[in-house]
Amino acid sequence: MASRPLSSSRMINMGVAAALVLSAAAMAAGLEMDFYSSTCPHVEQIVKEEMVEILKEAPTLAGPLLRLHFHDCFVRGCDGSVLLDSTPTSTAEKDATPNLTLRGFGSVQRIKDRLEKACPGTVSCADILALMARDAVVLARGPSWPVALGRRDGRVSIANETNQLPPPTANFTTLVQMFAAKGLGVKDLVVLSGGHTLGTAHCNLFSDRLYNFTGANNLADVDPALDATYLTRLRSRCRSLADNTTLNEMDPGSFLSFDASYYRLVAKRRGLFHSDAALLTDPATRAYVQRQATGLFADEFFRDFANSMVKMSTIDVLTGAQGEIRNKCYLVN
Ligand code: HEM
Ligand SMILES: *[C@@H]1O[C@H](CO)[C@@H](O)[C@H](O)[C@H]1NC(C)=O
Ligand SMILES: *[C@@H]1O[C@H](CO)[C@@H](O)[C@H](O)[C@H]1NC(C)=O
Ligand SMILES: *[C@@H]1O[C@H](CO)[C@@H](O)[C@H](O)[C@H]1NC(C)=O
Ligand SMILES: *[C@@H]1O[C@H](CO)[C@@H](O)[C@H](O)[C@H]1NC(C)=O
Ligand SMILES: CC(=O)N[C@H]1CO[C@H](CO)[C@@H](O)[C@@H]1O
Repeated sequence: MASRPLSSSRMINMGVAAALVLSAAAMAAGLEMDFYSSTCPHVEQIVKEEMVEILKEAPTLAGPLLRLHFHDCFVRGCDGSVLLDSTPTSTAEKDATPNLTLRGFGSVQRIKDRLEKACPGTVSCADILALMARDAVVLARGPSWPVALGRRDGRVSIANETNQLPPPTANFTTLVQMFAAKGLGVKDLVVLSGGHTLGTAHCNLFSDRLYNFTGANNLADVDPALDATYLTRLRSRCRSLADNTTLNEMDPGSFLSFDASYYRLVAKRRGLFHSDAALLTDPATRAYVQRQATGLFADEFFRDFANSMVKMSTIDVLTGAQGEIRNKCYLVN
């Protein structure tokens, strides 16, 4: 892994060439911009309208809906497997540890129901998730990107395959390996981590940094990579290691809006997870964090995020005659 700064002019030029690269990636994956143009011409508009309503009713769902797409794509590709319920013979991804904190399933089905009325048996749940994630970011005042369509829904969801999702305790090496396993690079890692500008996290997913970090079991036993003032604040919210109910804004004060302030936090050693802090341990990702922390290059972050989301949205997609178009997103046909 080169330690060349990721924000070099070469990367910026790549941003300019993005539209071409994007359509190439989508086409290589077998997806098309106008996939439903004759079978469900208003699909994007319908999803958008419903998303406006959903976020009006529950603004905090923007983060969870973005995260659902990430969890879908990292396990068996973007095939809607994260949406399936467990069956008597198989425990689904949904019921595995990393997914216990997922939200937004009802909203996905709400949009699916509306699309089933407009164009029965046509639009996959995997495509719906990809569109919802994009619209969630746009409605949170973040960037937009083209979502090529034609994903098919998988018929399989296996709980233990969620071990392909990076845990919040992951160090830089592990993060890079887990992203590489999905065809994503170091730049995608530092850029997509910026998704943590939205949403909340449960205390127990980071409280190991606040208490008993090395097992010494005293109040001074904390993660040295965490800013001391921030640590005190987090401790007053998360009272114990066992607290798995209290929620904490990941980007305090602006957790409903998509912006580059995540990087300002990380640069100040106020990233919430070990995985966020780990971006400071590598020269290339640290340079990106510090550049974005200046607040002067948000447009660049927006372009980068759009590019990386297009890549993530095409991981191992099912197309053509593969998989199926589910009738209900939580059940195989
Ligand atoms: C780099 C590795 C990553 C790790 C280790 C990680 C880990 C986590 C964890 C532990 C949570 C807290 C869940 C909770 O307590 O409810 C979370 C939340 C979240 N993650 Fe990540 N994540 C990663 C990458 C991503 C990516 C690539 C995206 C999307 C582009 C993303 C978007 C989100 C969002 C939006 C939330 C907030 C969800 C909510 O409000 O309920 N994360 N992440
Ligand atoms: C995951 O679960 C499947 C079936 O549910 C099982 O066959 C497989 O051995 C498990 N793998 C691991 C690593 O636990
Ligand atoms: C990163 O974490 C992995 C898995 O926990 C561990 O094996 C490895 O030694 C760690 N690497 C560094 C550099 O700390
Ligand atoms: C702190 O960690 C040590 C070593 O892992 C463990 O024995 C002890 O029970 C922990 N204390 C608390 C309060 O969890
Ligand atoms: C939270 O912790 C309690 C008590 O330790 C446990 O019973 C419960 O299952 C946990 N909930 C989740 C969502 O992990
Ligand atoms: C959101 C969701 O479906 N959560 C489920 C996760 O798994 C537990 C059981 O392990 C279910 O009770 C939750 O409903």
